[in-house]
Amino acid sequence: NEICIMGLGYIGLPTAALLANRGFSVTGVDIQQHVVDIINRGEIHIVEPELDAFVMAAINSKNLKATILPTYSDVFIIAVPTPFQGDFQPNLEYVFNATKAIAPFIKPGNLIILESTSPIGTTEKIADILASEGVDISSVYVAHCPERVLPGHVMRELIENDRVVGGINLASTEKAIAFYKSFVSGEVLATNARTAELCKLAENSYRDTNIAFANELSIICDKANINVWELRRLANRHPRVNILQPGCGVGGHCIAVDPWFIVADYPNEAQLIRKAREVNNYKSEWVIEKIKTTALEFEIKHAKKPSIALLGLSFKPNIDDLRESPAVYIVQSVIQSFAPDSIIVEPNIESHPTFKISAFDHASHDADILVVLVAHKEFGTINNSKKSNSIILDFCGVI
Ligand code: SAJ
Repeated sequence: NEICIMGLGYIGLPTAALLANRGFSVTGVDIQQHVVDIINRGEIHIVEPELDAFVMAAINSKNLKATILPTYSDVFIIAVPTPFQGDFQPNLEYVFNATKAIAPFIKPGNLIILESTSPIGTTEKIADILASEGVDISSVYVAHCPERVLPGHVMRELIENDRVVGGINLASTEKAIAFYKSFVSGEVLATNARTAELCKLAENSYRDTNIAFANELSIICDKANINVWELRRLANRHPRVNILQPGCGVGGHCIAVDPWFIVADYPNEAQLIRKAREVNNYKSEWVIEKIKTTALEFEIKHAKKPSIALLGLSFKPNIDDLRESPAVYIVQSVIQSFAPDSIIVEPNIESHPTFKISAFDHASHDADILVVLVAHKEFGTINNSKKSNSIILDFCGVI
């Protein structure tokens, strides 16, 4: 079987490498020449555990080849980004461009799969675009199978996760299910394209809404002088309660984005989903205010400005991915508005284009105020290494 994968990013490249290692002949297509060159050398341009070994093996086996242009294949997988732009509207330009790019290479019997997270109706639009590009839609299969892998565990979750597959018609669903069953060990569940689209958006909105609940609770607890972590531990002993972890906001390129795809199309109906996004964004502002107030109180009490250490930059614990990270936003804001000399620590990276990265030891010995923004495992020992009179602002429950 020949597979052509459009987009060699966080989903396309792991999928391409996995399928090539399973014996499929894979053409990976990316619009960026430097990405194509890196991959053809057997190297990777993104950070994901185990991916490097999979790509190296795929290239060495000659089952994977990266190029700028698509080619004839049995299966086409579209795995390009669907970012959102101003006005909270999803940008489907990459998906539609990829669709137009594969159109000339589609033959009867081919299967075209959209994996990119997309608003309701996008898979049907792809079929319309293919038809307008001259493809006989009645002779091909078109389906949506949203990716659901957790960054940091992609290689395992690509195989083990259950998958939801929705075609534009029954034959498309069945064809796509047979394809996924050939390499997925989880269950492959059938539905229609529109349900599969909303299913993915609902999954990430569900998580966002639950995190918003935890974040709102943490703000209430702070005002009521109650330890939110103790409260959460106790409430979660109820058999039907599972409160997620409050933090300094929600980051990454999925959970903070996908709910807007629902809100954009259903602005009057998606009240809670929108509010959850707002609560999670507000949490970062609240954290900044808290750091500012604590610094001011210190200054009044000691008649000198405190030394502040900001601990963590990544968008979640124990990874080096800084994309759409609330910690980065908070650090930027603190540095620009009131504490330019803050010590910045991120154990998972060596350097940063704008921030000077310091060692955790240095920060914990020297700072008057220690602000924990990300629950990295290294910060768990903070109580042992800090100065005796320093203040800890733990926004993610590392202590
Ligand atoms: N977070 C909290 N509290 C929590 C859990 C998470 O504040 O209790 C924060 C994290 O710190 C981070 C953000 O939420 O800033 C998102 O992290 P995450 O680990 O929840 O999710 P992602 O963005 O890494 O991956 C999600 C996953 N979706 C779900 O769990 C429903 C993944 O399965 C999806 O494939 C991925 O989005 C995607 O690509 O859509």
